Amino acid sequence: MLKIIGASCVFKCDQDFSILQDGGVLFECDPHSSSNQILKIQDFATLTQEYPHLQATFYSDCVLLPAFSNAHIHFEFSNNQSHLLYGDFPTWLSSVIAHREELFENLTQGIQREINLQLASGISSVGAISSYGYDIDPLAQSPLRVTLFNEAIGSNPQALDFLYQNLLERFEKCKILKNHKFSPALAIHSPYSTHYVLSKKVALLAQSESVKLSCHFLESKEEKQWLYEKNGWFQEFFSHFFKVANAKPTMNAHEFLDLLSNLSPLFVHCLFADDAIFDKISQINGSVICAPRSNRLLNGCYLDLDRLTHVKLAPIFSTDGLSSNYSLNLIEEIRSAFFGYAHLDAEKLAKNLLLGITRFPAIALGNNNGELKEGKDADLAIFPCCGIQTSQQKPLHFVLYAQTQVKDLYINGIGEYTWKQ
Ligand code: MCF
Ligand code: FE
Repeated sequence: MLKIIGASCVFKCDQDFSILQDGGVLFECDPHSSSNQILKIQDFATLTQEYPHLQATFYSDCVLLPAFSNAHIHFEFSNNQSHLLYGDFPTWLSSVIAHREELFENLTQGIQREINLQLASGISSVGAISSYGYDIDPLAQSPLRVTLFNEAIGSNPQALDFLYQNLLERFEKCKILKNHKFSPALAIHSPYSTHYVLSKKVALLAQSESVKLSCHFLESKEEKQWLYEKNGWFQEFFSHFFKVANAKPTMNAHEFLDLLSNLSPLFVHCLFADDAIFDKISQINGSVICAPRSNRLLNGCYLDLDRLTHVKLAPIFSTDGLSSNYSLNLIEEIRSAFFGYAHLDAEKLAKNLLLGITRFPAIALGNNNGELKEGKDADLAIFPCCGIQTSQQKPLHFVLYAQTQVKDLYINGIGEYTWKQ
């Protein structure tokens, strides 16, 4: 079963950001196939002439591009609206500890609402950090392509066996649910919160099971001080909340990277990473994920993207969770980022923001999507964008004017969301 769709403007999201005017995509759409792929990308008129018997839809005043990937999101924090406090990292983390019970009451509705919002925002793929496992079933049952990062966290030496067993249980559950759209994976929360021994076990597990690994890394200046100078706010944090007198970190930043060196890991935030750290991340084939609005709310700054470019790391943009954002819509996220990075060249930035939610996260998550190319999975999104035909700066105008709700979304060649007026 084959289908053709076309639009006034097609963003292939290849390395050179090629754009086709009045382009079309021929793709497989067999409802029983686990791998419906893109077969051809061409001028829409030529494609429909070549395959006159096929169903073909053309979207005028619209952009057709690869469906988006939100590589870092916490569905389990979907109930947060005003529980958590923003402004600086210590204030936020203390508020998480204070409100953790209430945040997870009656969670099902909130998780479902945010799954629907991902689809409505043109997102086909998510990298979901699962702290407790509450999101496993709803995500496995959803149409989304999911990388489910089961998170390990905890630094109390007495609790490590229990914490690892609990992680294994969640991971085993995910392995049973594994299919072409649901990939079990692992997360180490961060080097300040996860004991070296536990982190090492998780890294070994990720290697032996050949799964992806994600972690929060060097997000705050307090974390940097803790990992490099072994003192500061985190010392008080462990003494106040966990009654550990004179606590010390169980590893430094480089020891943490050494643990992960053969896993091509995903590092989230890295706001306080220095050039030596970025160099090492690049050397171990890691990727860096930014969450600009989360960074603004929790740490009052944005990652300097030029520092990534210097070590040939491609920036990836994600929303993080409602724990540190007011909306999990990715177009809104990159629109905010566009205005945050006021010093960068506008047209180049717009292209990078779009590649940062398509091509680059697909590579980091190990998915076969994120680019319109023969042989890629047919994960496609169509967004209304008035005036795009005549625009001389199409990527920039898309970032500014695209509707934030998708018109149609295809995941694995199947229509999963249609915007009804
Ligand atoms: O990315 C943001 C900020 N940085 C760290 N962690 C989280 C974020 N949003 C949710 N979290 C989760 C994290 O996965 O909150 C807990 C962990 O389970 C924080 S540590 C008490
Ligand atoms: Fe996060």
